[in-house]
Amino acid sequence: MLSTDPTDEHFVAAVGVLRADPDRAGAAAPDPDDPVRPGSGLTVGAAIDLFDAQLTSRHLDLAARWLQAQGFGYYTIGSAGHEGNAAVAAALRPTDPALLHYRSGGFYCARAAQVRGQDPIRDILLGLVAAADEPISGGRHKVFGSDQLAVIPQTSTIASHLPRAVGVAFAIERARKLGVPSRWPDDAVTVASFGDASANHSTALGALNATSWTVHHGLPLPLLLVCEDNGLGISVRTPPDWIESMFKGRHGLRYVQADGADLAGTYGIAAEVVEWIRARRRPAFLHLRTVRLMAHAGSDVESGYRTQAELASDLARDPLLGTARLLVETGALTPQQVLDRYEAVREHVLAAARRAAVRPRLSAPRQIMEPLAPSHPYDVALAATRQPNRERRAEVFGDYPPETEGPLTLAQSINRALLEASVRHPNLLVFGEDVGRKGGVYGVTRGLQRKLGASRVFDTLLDEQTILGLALGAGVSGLLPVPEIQYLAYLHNAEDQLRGEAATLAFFSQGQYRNPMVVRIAGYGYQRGFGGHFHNDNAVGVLRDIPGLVIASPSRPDDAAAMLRTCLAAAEVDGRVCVFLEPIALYHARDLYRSGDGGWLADYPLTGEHVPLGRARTYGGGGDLTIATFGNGVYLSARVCRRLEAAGIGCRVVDLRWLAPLPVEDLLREAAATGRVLVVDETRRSGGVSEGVIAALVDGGFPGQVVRVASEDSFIPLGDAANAVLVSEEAIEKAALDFVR
Ligand SMILES: Cc1ncc(C[n+]2csc(CCOP(=O)(O)OP(=O)(O)O)c2C)c(N)n1
Ligand SMILES: [Mg+2]
Repeated sequence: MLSTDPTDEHFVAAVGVLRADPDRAGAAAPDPDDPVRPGSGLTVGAAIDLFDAQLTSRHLDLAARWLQAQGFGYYTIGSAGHEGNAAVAAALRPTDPALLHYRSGGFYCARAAQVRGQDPIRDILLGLVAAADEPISGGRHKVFGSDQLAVIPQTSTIASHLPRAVGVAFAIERARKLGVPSRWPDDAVTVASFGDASANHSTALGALNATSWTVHHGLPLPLLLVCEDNGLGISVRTPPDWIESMFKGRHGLRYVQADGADLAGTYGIAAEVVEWIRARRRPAFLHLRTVRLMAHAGSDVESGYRTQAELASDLARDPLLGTARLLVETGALTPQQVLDRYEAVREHVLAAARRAAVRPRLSAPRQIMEPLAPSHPYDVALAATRQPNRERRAEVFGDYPPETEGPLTLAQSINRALLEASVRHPNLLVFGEDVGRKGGVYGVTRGLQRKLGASRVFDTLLDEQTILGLALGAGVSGLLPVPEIQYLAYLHNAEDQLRGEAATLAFFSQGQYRNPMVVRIAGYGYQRGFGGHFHNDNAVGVLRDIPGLVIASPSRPDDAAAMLRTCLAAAEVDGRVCVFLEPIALYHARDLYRSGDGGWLADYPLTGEHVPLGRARTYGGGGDLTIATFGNGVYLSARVCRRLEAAGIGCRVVDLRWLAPLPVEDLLREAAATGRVLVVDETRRSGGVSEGVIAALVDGGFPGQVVRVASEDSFIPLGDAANAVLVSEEAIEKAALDFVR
């Protein structure tokens, strides 16, 4: 049980030789309210409390190693050397939203001490052993997170939380401006910590750029970025002057630096900069110099890439030793009292670790997946069909409420639905590239900014990571974001913000934090006269395999409006993350069978209508063939169906409408009606939607026959060549005829 960690041994030995300031010989111990150092804002009492937080964090790191050695623990990345960050917590309020680096254990313990009834030792230990009763993730992830402490849990993907941090800071101010409720106090400051190597990540740099951009536009952004610089990213060195060279003097960002081994100094700098941010609502960058003790993780043999001299120099800069020295020098504690405290915390943490080790773990899939996709269809239906405020609706629509406009195109219908949603959801924000003044590349958001104002409908900078980060921060803060990704192809460079951040948050926090959003994405192929791959991207594989994600794929104008209502309601009620995939080629389509027939227009659905999640729509009732399709496939299949009918083949077209969750019940029913299913899939053969549809038929025990036509496993070329790789009407018709004859 006795630790042999060099960091542990060094601390004990070094404290043993500390001496009180000789000038203080015979003086009484200082008063707890005295400054810990002449002129310091930190009192002796507060310094001792922070020292306890630092000791607790250190012993949790030692306990993590012990738990792993005993076969109970699963995580050994610790905070040793970074415990100076406890002073940053002390400079903030426990209601200030925090997105923490995995080495911010000192911060976490110090914040927990600010709130009554917290037991950070138990909570962190339960995380280390992946116990099912760990309060934030329920054993799904080892992370610093807490509802009561306003600590939003993070993924392990370094820097991926920084776009969200910008979003949270933005949302505090935007909610206040709009007068809608937010999860945070009006004067809150957002804090986000991260490592020095992480500062190089494009995600971090994107967030920093968005920070400067926001300030440049005169917008408030109460954000404290804390770079915990230990000079290493696992084994790769960060030059000592790198962070300062890169971030000092950055446009719109105040830079301050502190020595993480000096608790009083760090507190003084942090307290001043936090008050500056709180008062001015402007961002700042705190460069906190730290050391890394106890290696990157338990498994990391750092002697392989660091010299003994370096390791010794880091040990000498142990922040615990720095605080011990401060307290001994002031006469607040004797060296023996420091050691007694250190050992008392060790005993306490180890006793708690023994208890945590035997707590039950997660086991059943159902239990594990419980927070993944919350679903309350009744409440969603109520929220989706809630009568919008009449006066406000009349205000935004003027003399022409959409139900009286006559048949609308898909683009018009989505436009009206967004306007209506702004009334139903006063916390709704619409943003993206070009959505504001221009009204979208395809005019879908035209007029919205004029009617709703630039606080609710606005252009962002050209960075999809930032767009999704804004949505993440807004959603978790209590707003209802509707970000737009201009083309499906451009989701991909920001996809982790959706996959790694948005979709996992409820899972890793058991729904205590959620980031409701409806991400509108213009996509799919078949654009005439415009295109190439990047404007006709038809690949949805990256979306389909994200657990819990809702994927709406409206094809018809009336469905689009009704489905948008459902998505927004599912976001509001269940915190769902929804992707709303809009087929560009159908935005302005009017006709179906022949020029002028208006067959692709539809009346706007009445306010009481919505489309339940995972429910399909069937056109026609022929008994020979069921075509299961979605998006442009509905349009193509409807046209083919008409020709088949003329040839005496009874046909029905099922518009799946939802790619996740798939409308399995409706699909099986319509499949059973004919015994033959032709899946028409405009996405790729591999990783495309038809794989899921066919699997659903097999899983559902469909006894009939199934064939499919899908687009080729190709990128989409420019010009008419696109049609050679996309599913065509001819291919659908041929497959249907071969199938039924
Ligand atoms: C995007 C991403 N790439 C790689 C990793 C693996 N990884 C985990 S920690 C780490 C080093 C991070 O160094 P730094 O940001 O300086 O933080 P430190 O551990 O030194 O505190 C790496 C490469 C990761 N978690 N995320
Ligand atoms: Mg580092």
